[in-house]
Amino acid sequence: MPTISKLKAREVLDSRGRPTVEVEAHTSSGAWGRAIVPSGASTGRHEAVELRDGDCDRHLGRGVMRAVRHVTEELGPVVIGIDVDDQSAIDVAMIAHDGTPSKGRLGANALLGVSLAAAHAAAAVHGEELFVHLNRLWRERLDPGEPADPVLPMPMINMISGGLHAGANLDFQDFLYMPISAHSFAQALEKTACVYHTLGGILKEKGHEAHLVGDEGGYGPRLRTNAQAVDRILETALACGLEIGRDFAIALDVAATHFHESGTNTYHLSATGEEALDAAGMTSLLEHWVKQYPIISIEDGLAEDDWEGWTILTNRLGKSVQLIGDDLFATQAERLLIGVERHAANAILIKLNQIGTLSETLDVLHLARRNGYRTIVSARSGETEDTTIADLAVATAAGQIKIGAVTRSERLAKYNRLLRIEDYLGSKARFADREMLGFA
Ligand code: 2PG
Ligand code: MG
Repeated sequence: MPTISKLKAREVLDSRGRPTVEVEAHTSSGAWGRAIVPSGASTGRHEAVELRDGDCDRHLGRGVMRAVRHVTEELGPVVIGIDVDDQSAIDVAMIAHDGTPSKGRLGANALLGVSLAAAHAAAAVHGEELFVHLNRLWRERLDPGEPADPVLPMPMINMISGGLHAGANLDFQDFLYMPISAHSFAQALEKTACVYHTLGGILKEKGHEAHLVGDEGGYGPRLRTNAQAVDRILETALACGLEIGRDFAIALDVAATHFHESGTNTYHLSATGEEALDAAGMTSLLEHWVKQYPIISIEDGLAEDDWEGWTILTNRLGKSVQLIGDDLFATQAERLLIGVERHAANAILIKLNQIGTLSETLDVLHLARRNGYRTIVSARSGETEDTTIADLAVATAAGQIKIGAVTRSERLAKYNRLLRIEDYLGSKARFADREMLGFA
């Protein structure tokens, strides 16, 4: 089997114009693969460390030349000669060489670049699509009889952005649209694109800056309240002739960590003015939202270390609502296991760069499935033309994917990749529809 023969790395720019790491993994057969690492803005405290240079003379300190050098000088000697098909051996060798739990010595951005480039190279060696190769890695983890076929994910699509992703005044980070009546990925996208454009028109009509979009392409209007964002989406869907709850549902990424004060363990929403809420108060607020609106999914409704709060939230809402841990779990098996034990959340967001290697990501996906947690593969707010997450979501039948709005090429590259995969699979294509996902 061909082995890794050479690594190349360079600094490229992401969708926010910030540097990130690109890696090429070459193999002894001549086949090679390339990957680019994404980057978050509302980054959780428990995420693997993204190494930045801190040299203020370049890219305001955000350069990644140290990570780039680590790819060729530190990781190259470690992975060269390893069978390119042996993803675990590649990842284990890099983790051991870094030697820190956070991957902070060499940088998770260096490790992930190599990890993903190697997977692309292995797919190229076999002359197969990446999702086919990833599906093989996935099957290795499954017990006999566990469903293993690729499935196209249901998208949750960003319509309005707030929080740290947009300049306006909304506390909640993402107001997302889920086309739950769709029976294929193409249909899901088609239905949503129409709503996105109509929403732009409606915001404009009401005097909002519909042309201003956040980091993920969602509109960034200056609305008075968080609730208004949902109202505008509902209004738009009705204008498009869609039926609430039947044709579509709403998902939120509250990203509560960024308005949580850890000293007092309280939440500070601009909507509630001076009054701070504790976890029970936040839970009541979210419960009220769920009663009022067709919300089927809430991500990071509470802060990343508020485990007690998460247990309250899950006990109160977990039966009827998908509660996703993003900052809470940071795609880490140890943290997911705490969640299982404490009955915190019932779904996990999966971001490759929160953990830093493909193998560990596949392990967490499998752990989540074994424990009955739904899985949502997610892009970061800083993205590029790299489409690896589309293949990952399909290969592991993750069920759901969160990429951003249906505009901006770093987002569309992934959506279009999913359209392509659905087309390749033809009559074999299966889509994670409402029934498969078990949304009531
Ligand atoms: C999130 C992500 C993607 P970021 O919070 O879920 O929306 O944002 O990449 O900035 O962490
Ligand atoms: Mg999030």
